[in-house]
Amino acid sequence: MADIKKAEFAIVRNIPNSFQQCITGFSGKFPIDVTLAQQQHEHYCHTLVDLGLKLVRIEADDYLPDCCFTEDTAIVTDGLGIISFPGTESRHAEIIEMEKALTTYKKIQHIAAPATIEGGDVLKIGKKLFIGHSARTNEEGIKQVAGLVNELGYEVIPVKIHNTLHLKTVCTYLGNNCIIYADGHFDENIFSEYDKIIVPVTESYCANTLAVNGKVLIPKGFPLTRSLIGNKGYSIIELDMSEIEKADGALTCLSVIF
Ligand code: CIR
Repeated sequence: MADIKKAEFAIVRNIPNSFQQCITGFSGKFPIDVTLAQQQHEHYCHTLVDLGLKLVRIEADDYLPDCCFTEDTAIVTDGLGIISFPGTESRHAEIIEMEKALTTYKKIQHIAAPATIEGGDVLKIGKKLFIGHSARTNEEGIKQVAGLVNELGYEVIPVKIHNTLHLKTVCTYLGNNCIIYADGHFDENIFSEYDKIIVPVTESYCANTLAVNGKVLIPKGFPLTRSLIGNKGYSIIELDMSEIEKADGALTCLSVIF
């Protein structure tokens, strides 16, 4: 696939032993098997390595049950590493280690209160940043990011979302001008210029895919969506995400890729 993301690094953070205390609200699936979650995370990391990525690994912190969801703590564009300001207090301290990890590679900028923003709301497609206006990301957060990236030639498009955690929980980019999404969470006219795959209602978790270095990673167990993606010519890798899903997390949430 021509424009599928070519990336060199992935910042990941191990799953803490306190993972059962993570924030949940959407999945409705319990309890989490922490050992299995850690195995699934390891498999995810190995898959990224197999795809040619160098892992930047941050150790888990048991005081931060959601710390494995590194995506939420930074937004990376070109040479810039924007340290986010999570919309929930229990996740604020996660940004400390992310800044330490990212500072080797990027010029660091910060988002400041009263802004809140989580990377899971930021969908980058070429020079556009679609940013979910969600329970975690407020208007001020979107404005501050726009202030930092506009001068790099990026256009920021706010997307009001509902009944979901983040924009990318329900919408991701596959490459080749094609997005995949679950219906009913935002005004889809915003994405009128793209080809679309709409995931079947029973498989909405599979709207979160990770397209990187020639492959599309999808969660295991969503055969209808797998066919829809495969029929468009994408090369797919399935990963078991059962325990990550219980924590309202998905494939993109587990890394910051650049
Ligand atoms: C949370 O509610 O913050 C975590 N349990 C899940 C975060 C998932 N992150 C993401 O979608 N980018």
